[in-house]
Amino acid sequence: MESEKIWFNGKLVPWNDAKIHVLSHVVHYGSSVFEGVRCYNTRKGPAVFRLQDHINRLFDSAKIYRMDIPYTREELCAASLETIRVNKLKECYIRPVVFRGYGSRGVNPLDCPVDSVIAVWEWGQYLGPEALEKGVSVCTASWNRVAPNTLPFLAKAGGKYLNSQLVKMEAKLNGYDEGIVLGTDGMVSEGSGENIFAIKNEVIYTPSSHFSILPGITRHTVITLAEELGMRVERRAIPREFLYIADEVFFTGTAAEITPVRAIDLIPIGSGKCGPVTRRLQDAFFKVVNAEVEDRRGWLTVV
Ligand code: PPE
Repeated sequence: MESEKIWFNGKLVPWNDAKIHVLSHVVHYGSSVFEGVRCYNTRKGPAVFRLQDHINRLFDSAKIYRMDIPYTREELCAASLETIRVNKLKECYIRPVVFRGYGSRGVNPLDCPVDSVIAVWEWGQYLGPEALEKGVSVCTASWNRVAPNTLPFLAKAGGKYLNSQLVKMEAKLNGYDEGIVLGTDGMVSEGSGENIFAIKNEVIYTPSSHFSILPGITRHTVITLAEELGMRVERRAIPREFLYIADEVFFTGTAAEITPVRAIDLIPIGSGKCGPVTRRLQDAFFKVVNAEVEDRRGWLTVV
């Protein structure tokens, strides 16, 4: 999982030398914003999926936290590609992270430098080796997502993942692969690191963007592909029990891709296997990311 070099403030440094001071602001206060992007070994060579969209979201996250990234979007896109190239990777996960570094002490971040890093590594199936094929068993977390106007949910920020960590630990320690989080209103929000979809009577449902979700780029991709296949997609409030009686449920995310959910709180979903609509969407998704169909939307950047 380690690669050779990490891009650190404009320089490529050996993996083990990409270090920061223990009194960096981010260590104490979670002040980072980050992205997760995937590069696929396509028929046209290694290509990054929706790189510009991810870098745009990184800048949005930084803006919310008043962080000035000292690079342009184009520079960070180019740096991502360069980091893949120097590490000679064909298929990998890309992790750009921007954080408040070593400067002053105390909560006030404004006097700390803003550091930028891009790391890449090979990363297989996020929720286990057979997750995409067989699906995962998940629980509803006892923790809720953060309430509106507490921690911004539109920012993909490090500190927000303390909430995700509570959800993930609870799930894993109880023998589940992942946890589903409800918002403080009791409605379904998302997984600890994935968006969620449910299918009932051929209609696809997903929580709309005001249910404390990160508006995922994979979520957007899946909605686009589903509509293109003539399926109806509804973004709305989803009560927890709707998932139990759905025909199919799946997660989406850069890391998780399209992962079927086979059981929730030990209740089998549909047939308890990957359902036909999920399989169809997986097929459409992997054709797009692997450049097996024409890239009409310019979603792939060849490395
Ligand atoms: N919700 C959350 C909370 C989330 O972390 C992710 C991505 C998504 C939704 C889906 O977003 P998108 O990747 O744009 O489709 N989670 C990233 C981090 C995973 C990790 O363990 O770190 C990811 O999938 O890269």
